[in-house]
Amino acid sequence: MHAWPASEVPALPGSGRDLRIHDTATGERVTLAPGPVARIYVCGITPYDATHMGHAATYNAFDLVQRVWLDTKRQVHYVQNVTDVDDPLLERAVANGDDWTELAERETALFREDMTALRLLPPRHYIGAVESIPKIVPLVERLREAGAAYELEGDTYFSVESDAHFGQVSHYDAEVMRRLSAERGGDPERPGKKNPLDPMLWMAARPGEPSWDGASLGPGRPGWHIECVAIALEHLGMGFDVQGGGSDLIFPHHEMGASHAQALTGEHPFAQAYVHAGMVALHGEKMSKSKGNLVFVSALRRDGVDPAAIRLALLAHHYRADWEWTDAVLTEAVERLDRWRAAVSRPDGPSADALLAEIREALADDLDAPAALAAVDRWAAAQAASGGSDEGAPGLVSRAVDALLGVAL
Ligand code: 5CA
Ligand code: ZN
Repeated sequence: MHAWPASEVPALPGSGRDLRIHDTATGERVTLAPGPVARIYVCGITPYDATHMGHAATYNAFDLVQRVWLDTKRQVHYVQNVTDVDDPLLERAVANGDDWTELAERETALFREDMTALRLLPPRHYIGAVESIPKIVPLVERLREAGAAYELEGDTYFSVESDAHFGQVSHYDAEVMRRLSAERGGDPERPGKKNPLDPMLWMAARPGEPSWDGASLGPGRPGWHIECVAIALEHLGMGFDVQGGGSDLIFPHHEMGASHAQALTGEHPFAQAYVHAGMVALHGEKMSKSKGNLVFVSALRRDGVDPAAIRLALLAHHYRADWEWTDAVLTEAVERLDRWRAAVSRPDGPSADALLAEIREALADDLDAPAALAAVDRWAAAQAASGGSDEGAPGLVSRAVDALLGVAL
């Protein structure tokens, strides 16, 4: 499917630093060493209740990864999926008396609009689960041939024991894995499975639900994890640089995805680093579709909130932190945007060379956007207090804030 238009990334003098980022699998901050083409896969939305502030915060984090890489003069191959068929989407469509394909198309269109407004760079490949089915089926067949998958009453399951590295993304213990599996789309209680954690690769057709030709697997639809694996392997290949998503994807989604890919290829790792954003809450609880405690990007835009202010509100929080959306968060961002815009509207100002270096260093240091904002705040305060005679400075600040933070002043 098509993605959304890219906002321009202004050129900056010099070059940025290599990204050091927290990797969930090693539990350490690693220095990424992509080649001239950096490869990133970020899990996309399941298209209903899009785009809430939690989604926006997570995609903002991975937009920063790309901006740091672009600033090191690398190209970026960015792939994102759309889970346009899955249990929760079908359940929502039934609950609303909606056609599931129309619900998915409508919400994906809204997501594209929100991403464009927020100046989040588009993926090079934006791929739906449904259009990936012809790629998924042969992978599941291969897993079966390799003894890494088995049939249970017509459904096909992945055997977690087939991957020697299973568990090395999340490092969660068996009890936590079992609980999270039950909460997040798995079926650990189903009798007959080899291991309660085994996830479904291919679900045999159910009455009243959509299904597709699964060749030797029979008619059905794909499991969730194999969807992202098929798309990532097709467009990025094994060993790509970053697998990204919110921290609620650590287990089972990214753990299972890594195991599927490792069992398929015999290679390790699936991704060089597994990077996870914290959860955004509202009224003390994680913003989630199931609880319905959501603040939508599109609703704020309709209320006349500048998307640049929404973006600044996201950037004011470290991507790994869990944080709470409040009116005060937005008010502060609106005020900051006003201060910054006033500061760059003058023809000259204090030199911005040190500021550019500070923003670069902050972002290269595990995407420390709050530190980058603080540096711009200091420059804007100096501009307001005493100004300066550097004629290029306001323009350089505007370009740096746009190129590195995605905020148009
Ligand atoms: N389609 C799958 C991924 S393949 C999925 O998880 N879709 S989603 O619509 O539920 O979430 C999309 C992304 O937003 C995921 O990376 C998820 O971790 C992230 N996300 C969801 N809720 C929040 C939240 N409250 N705070 C931060 N990120 C969130
Ligand atoms: Zn995914």
